[in-house]
Amino acid sequence: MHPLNVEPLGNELLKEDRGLRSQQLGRIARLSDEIILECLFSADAGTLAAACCASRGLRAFASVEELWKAFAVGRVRFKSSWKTTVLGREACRLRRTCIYSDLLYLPFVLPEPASFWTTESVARARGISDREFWDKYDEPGIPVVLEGGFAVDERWADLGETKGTFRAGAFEFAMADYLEYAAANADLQPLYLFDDRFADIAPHLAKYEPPSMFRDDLFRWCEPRPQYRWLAVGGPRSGSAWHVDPNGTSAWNATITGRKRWFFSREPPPGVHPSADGLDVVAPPSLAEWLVRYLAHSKPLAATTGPGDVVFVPRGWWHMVVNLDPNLTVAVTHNFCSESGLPHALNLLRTRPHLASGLELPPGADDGDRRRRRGAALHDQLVDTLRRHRPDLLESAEASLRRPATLWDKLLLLQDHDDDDACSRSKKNTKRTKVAAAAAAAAAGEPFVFGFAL
Ligand SMILES: O=C(O)CCC(=O)C(=O)O
Repeated sequence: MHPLNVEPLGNELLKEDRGLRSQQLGRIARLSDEIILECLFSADAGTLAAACCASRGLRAFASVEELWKAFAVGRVRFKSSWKTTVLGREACRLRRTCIYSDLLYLPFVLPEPASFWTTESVARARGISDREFWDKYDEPGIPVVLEGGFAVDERWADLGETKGTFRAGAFEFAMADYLEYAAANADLQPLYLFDDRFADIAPHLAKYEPPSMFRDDLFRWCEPRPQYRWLAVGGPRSGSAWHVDPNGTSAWNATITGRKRWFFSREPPPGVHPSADGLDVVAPPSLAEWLVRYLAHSKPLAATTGPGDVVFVPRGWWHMVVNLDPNLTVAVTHNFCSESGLPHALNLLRTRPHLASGLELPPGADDGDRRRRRGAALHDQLVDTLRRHRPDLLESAEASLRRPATLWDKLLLLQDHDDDDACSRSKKNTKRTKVAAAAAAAAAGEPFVFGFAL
């Protein structure tokens, strides 16, 4: 049962009393649920608290957790809900009544992501040599789960005792407070503790050896080096929305405790719309909503990982990750540029420098210009440092960027997803357009980079 006794709109048809909505909401009953909620998003906390006490109907709207979360931004100690965190107590006590609203009810009934699609379609490998990994997965850019690839030791069992504060969205949490929040919240999209500063805050957590096949990061000589490692701690339903990793890098991600559900796609999946400049992505506001609405219309590769498993996320692949464990999922992840990934990273920084990230922006008034200068500076640093440390790799990456497209590259683009719906037809058309562009580029002797969204 919904905590505020909200029921789906259709249930109202079964009731005798059809005047309930105007009894509960008075004159605003004629506004749509969306408009009422939108208006409440511009209210301050005092007005919201008053709205909670104005009527039983309005209380259901004014209690939406997202409204209150916005007032708690900063350093917090979460108390059972965002509303009580902000107010410190219940706004007031009103008798419970039934209210009919799909808008308020839907988030409550979204299934747990764990119930989605148990297919395992990502390759898995155990105990493979570094050479085999590079040849089979890194070089062609194919995702893989390396089972037992990360040594998990006892230090992770005492995570709650870790000192210092960590970033989760727009919030700073003490680790113990975050763990309390992760276990107690009812957020549709829970905050995810995802912090690149963890090695400074809690150096003992950074005392691990990256799996040997990932030790070569060609960005490591850059000064400053772009952000490259993160601690990821999340309760159920938290996770990472669809994205492509920054600066043309690949990533490895080790699950330490709990379980993660991974989805991979070469193209932006349905329901995920990157802007033309690649800086923004429009997508459903929660991972659960994407799963409910779009999973059935797409065929991402998928995998579930548990303690000790390491996922390889190849450069350019879209991916989304949902933490499944009912208690807590903990992971560390590093982004890196390997020898095979170097042409991709160089090409991205040359052709779309505004997409570079993980470094402070240089000063200036025009944000677009600041982003471009940051990308160009990172590109120049990468080239300079490679010239000094690995001129051989720089030369072969440049040669590969000069080579025209091969027939194999074109065939990869035409790879049929064996799907007949309109969405996939339009994808095939996009692919055909790309192939035509590739053919034209090859004929003109120009380089053309294939298959990657960014
Ligand atoms: O562990 C996760 O949530 C995935 C992180 C991720 O996809 C990334 O860092 O790019």
